[in-house]
Amino acid sequence: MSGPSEEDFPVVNSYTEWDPLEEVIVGSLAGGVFPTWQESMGPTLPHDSVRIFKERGGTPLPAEHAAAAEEELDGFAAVLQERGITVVRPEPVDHARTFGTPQWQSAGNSSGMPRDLLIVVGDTIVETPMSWRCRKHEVDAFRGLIKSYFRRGGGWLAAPQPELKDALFDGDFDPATETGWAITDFEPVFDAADFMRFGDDLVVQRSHVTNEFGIEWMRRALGSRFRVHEVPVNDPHAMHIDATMVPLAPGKLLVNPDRYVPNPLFRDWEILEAPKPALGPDWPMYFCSPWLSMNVLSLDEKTVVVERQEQPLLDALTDWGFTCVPVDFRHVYSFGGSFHCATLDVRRRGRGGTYLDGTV
Ligand code: DAV
Repeated sequence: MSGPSEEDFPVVNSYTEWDPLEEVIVGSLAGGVFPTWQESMGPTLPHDSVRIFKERGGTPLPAEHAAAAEEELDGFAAVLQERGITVVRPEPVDHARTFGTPQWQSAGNSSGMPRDLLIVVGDTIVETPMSWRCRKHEVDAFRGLIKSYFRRGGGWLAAPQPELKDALFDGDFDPATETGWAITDFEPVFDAADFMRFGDDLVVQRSHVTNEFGIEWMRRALGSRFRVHEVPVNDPHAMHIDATMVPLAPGKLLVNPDRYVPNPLFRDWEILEAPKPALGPDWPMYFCSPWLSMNVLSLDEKTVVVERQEQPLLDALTDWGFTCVPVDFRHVYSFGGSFHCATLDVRRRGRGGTYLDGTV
């Protein structure tokens, strides 16, 4: 045996996006439905999805395409397992079931994108307060796993439950004519995927699902060890930072050339602009832009899982010194994410530290 064994790290342990991966949750689209429409979704969605969600919210995802996506998720899980990584999956959930509060009612979404709703910071899994009403109970499919990690010593922190009343939403916000955000600071809300982890530093973007109140909650909840840096990005549709900047190794940042705003935090980092996505405009994308091409998952600081058809990115990363693991995932793209979105790295070998300039 070479290298430290699993026992050397707590059951929940992940400080960065690049330390060697030991255990990961891979999402599942089984039981998934189209989101129940709410106005604050508009600025984040591809144009046609507004109509599709309004008409089909709460009804099952297109069966054949979703089945192909689920096969890709299973195939991805198998690739990780073959490399000795422990893979766990959510419990089956029927997302068509409705729920609500005294103010509103909604059906669910899917269990495909654990990155959006959970974040591991050090030895703790944080449950986030998501602003899409349809995502209010999304964590339920992952609760069995979280309880199991907690019983084995993992940390578990849940943000205050948001009410998601109309006061959270800027009802008049028109993305065509206005800059700003579709949510107010009525209460703390954020999606986990608006954060990116760099050891003892986290980077976060304000977005249409993450407000200042949410960022401040996270900053205080994480305590004095961790520093939370809000960074400007050039993205009027902002929702999730993981198709904008993805660190692949200490000092190596993959960025979206349309969205990345140079930042002194990365003064000493090499920056690679992701090539244009390979996917054509006819492919169905219900939630996201084709920039999911750069939503890659690092297995360690030399190895990256990349979608098999993204040849320009495969070439660019290989030239940059990485070993790429090509995996089919374009059907999953359609439902809101690629390898980073569809996973939650519960345990990586690493102990944190300072990687960003100007933070010590
Ligand atoms: O549409 O480029 C993708 C992020 C998904 N979690 C986009 C953002």
